[in-house]
Amino acid sequence: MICYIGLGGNLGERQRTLRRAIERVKTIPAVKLLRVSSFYESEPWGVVNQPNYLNAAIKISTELEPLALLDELQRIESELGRVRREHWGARTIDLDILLIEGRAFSSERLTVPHKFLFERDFALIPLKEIFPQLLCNLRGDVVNRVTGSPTDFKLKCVACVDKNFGLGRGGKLLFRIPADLKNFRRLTLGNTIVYGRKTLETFPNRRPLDGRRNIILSRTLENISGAEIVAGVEDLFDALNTTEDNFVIGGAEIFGELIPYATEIFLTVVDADGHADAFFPTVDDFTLAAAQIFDGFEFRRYTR
Ligand code: A4P
Ligand code: MG
Repeated sequence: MICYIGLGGNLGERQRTLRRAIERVKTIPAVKLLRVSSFYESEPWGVVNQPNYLNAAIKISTELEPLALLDELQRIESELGRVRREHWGARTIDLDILLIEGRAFSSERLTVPHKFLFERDFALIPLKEIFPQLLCNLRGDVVNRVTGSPTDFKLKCVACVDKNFGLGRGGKLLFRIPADLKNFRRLTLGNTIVYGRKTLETFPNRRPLDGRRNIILSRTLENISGAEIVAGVEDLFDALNTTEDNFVIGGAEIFGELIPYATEIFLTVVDADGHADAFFPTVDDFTLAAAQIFDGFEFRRYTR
């Protein structure tokens, strides 16, 4: 089941709270985060005399029943300090189910699509960013995209995979193709690369790569000269800047964490079966923008 969730808040550190809420949604069992919209600011709708809101939308796939999903979302709201006082009142975080693909129903606890979805530009504008096929009329409210939302960090995934999207086996890469290595160098040199501990192990002498800013996403590593270490996705966004290209280079776990935020994917697909035990995540939510075919492999570029 594909589902779109709207996020909003107007108290506390709004941007940080939205990012944290998105990361928490990722931890719900049987939920996969597919895509994240930019963050948008608007004046309060419905009730005046409260601070401006920050809103966003995310796309997930889930096996959960809608009510079970609502339970999980409400649990995250309370964990992030949501206190229910007045209807439409100020809040640190609100997580609403906006749409579920192919479903429409109304029960005591849950109405899908959300009752007011089509009356609220603050919900529709982020939703349309990640669901462009949605047909709707906007009312013309002022809803401004803010800077510093996750989509501003140009996160691009780069990988070399076999024909089954296999990445590696036994902690090692499957292929060493000179044209691919050259392409990797050309893309990443002078930019930032983001990777995990296991990928560091695959580098020559297990050292960070030169000529690039190295950021390692790891909860356990401490000091590595030539690299910065961040413990999680939220810290990563604090460390990145929006003026550079940031290449996510592996491994499977790190791709899984960051692909919902990625804007572009560069894949070298080798026409062979490497009997992999680690795989690149699904690219279903991207479109193939370009392909260059060579003898035995191809370069592909996917965009949103
Ligand atoms: N509920 C029914 N359908 C749904 C659904 N599709 N998704 C029930 C989520 N919940 C749904 O919501 C009350 C009850 O709605 C839930 O217990 C659930 O069973 P709530 O979050 O507890 O509190 P609420 O504030 O009374 O209502 P609601 O509808 O979440 O608030 P709204 O409508 O989201 O309004 N202005 C701007 N610019 N941006 C905003 O984000 N948000 C609000 C809050 C007001 N003005 C705003 C914004
Ligand atoms: Mg709500």
